[in-house]
Amino acid sequence: MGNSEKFRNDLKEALQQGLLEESESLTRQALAAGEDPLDLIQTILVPTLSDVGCQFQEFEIFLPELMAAGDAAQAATRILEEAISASGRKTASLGTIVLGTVQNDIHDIGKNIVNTLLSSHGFKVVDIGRDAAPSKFLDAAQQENADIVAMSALMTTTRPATRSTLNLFVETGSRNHYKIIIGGGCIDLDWANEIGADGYAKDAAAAVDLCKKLLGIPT
Ligand code: B12
Repeated sequence: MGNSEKFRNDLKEALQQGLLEESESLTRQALAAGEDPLDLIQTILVPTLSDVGCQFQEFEIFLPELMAAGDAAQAATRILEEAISASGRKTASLGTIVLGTVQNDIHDIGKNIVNTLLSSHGFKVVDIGRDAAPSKFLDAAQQENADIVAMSALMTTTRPATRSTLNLFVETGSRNHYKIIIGGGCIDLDWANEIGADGYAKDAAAAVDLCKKLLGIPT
């Protein structure tokens, strides 16, 4: 087994077990061995967290283990985000995006990855955090004169908040001033179409392409 392959397997294992310091150290070692940060996110971090989520759902692990895996993943993500930002292009802003996780939802690992990738591709991202009320999205969009409003939702219980947030834009006559996009584990294209969003993307790389497409920027 090559060094790189070993780091990948060990990192998967460390994340799964929620070993924070080991996850950080293995992430650094994998980067030093030449691994691509985005590839590590897509091929190690996301699938490992999906496995952890399934185990949680099946009662094979419980909340403390879920939290430990979440913390380890967040720590690894921070290092990977730094690596992505360091290699990012610094150009004039392609447009302003207000990004947040919807009300009552505190999952933000995916949102933060989306932020990093959009920022490193030249967008100005205004991150309003997690558990963001509909009015917070609207206020930020108006204040920042945003081009795009992007919502993340991870749970079936918080998915309806994408609709109520979008509806607030409709009710206040602001809907047509912004492109509104959604994403996150519990979102799919059907839901995006149902609520009348302008787009959906399945991961952070696809989110960059989507935002460029919506603003007429060549990809
Ligand atoms: C880590 C985790 C946690 C951590 C979160 C830490 C953090 N800071 O985010 C902690 C431990 C805190 C947590 C808490 C809870 N969790 Co949780 N959690 C997860 C887990 C395992 C991984 C989520 C994750 O980070 N994935 C990795 C990231 C990279 O993927 P992602 O978020 O999907 O993002 C990618 C794409 O979706 C996309 N994307 C994301 N956002 C956006 C936005 C836009 C605009 C676009 C275009 C794209 C896009 O790009 C990202 C990068 O590629 C999931 C399992 C799963 N399958 O999702 C459960 C899961 C989401 N959690 C779940 C539950 C139930 C909970 C709790 C209610 C548990 C409890 N009993 O307390 C609480 C919720 C508290 C709350 N009010 O929000 C359930 C939800 C079930 C449901 N109803 O749908 C899941 C699905 C687990 C399960 N199978 O049961 N959780």
